[in-house]
Amino acid sequence: MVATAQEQGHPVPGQIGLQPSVTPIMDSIHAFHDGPLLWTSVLIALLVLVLLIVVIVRFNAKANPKPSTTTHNTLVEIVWTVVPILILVIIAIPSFAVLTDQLTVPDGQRKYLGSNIFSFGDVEVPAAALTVKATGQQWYWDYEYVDQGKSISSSILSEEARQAQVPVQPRLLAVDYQLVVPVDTTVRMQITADPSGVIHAFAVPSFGIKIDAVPGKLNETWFNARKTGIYYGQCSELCGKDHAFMPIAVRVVTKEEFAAWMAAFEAGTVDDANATLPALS
Ligand SMILES: [Cu+2]
Repeated sequence: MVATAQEQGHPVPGQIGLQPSVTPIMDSIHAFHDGPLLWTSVLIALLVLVLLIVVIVRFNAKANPKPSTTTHNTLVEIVWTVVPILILVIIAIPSFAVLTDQLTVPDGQRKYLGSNIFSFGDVEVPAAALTVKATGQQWYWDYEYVDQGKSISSSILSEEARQAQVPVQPRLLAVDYQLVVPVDTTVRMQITADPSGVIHAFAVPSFGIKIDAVPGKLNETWFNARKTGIYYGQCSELCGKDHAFMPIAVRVVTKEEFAAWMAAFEAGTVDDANATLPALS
């Protein structure tokens, strides 16, 4: 049950750690977090703990009745300034590399980091084959398939509607119309917000993407999902009264299903298109 929920790309009760990855970018984030980042913070926490224990045991009033009057120690002060700087610089290198990956839409040539984060790139990603423009509205998302000239508005399902229509889909994340994309395909995401509106942010944890949706500005990121399913995210910029109620739901389907879906959409409506997909529940 829990495994199924996790595979569907949303948080589950009692979850520890990041959501499972289905893209090369999220692989990098997993590798970065579970590797250098987690171990660095665990070691620093342990070091501080040991130092505290030493101070408590050796320098309490009973064990050390006559305290030292030392006020400066040049060597120690240089070490405790330089070592944290070195640690931050070492952490910054893979961090900036992953950021660059997130913001560089594949051209079919460039290599990406993937889970082998210190390899300086060996993951091949095909050039973008689909462009979707997401526009943050107050308070829902509009998705436009730019090359096909087709648009969807995606709003949260009310709790009554969710229980009646798609009870297995998660509360506060289920939407009326999902963004439908093909599996194993690089999708260029263009992100903006209603010109007369506010700043939102488009984030889908399983894809490892999060980018601001700014009125009048077109931001760009990408994903290439390797597994079919429904992946949820939320607006991640405090945008106003319904900030918590404008979820993002991306349905990744097979390439054949997507072709049939898009053909039906181009010939008719999004309802016609969704009718070609297997039922959700
Ligand atoms: Cu928002």
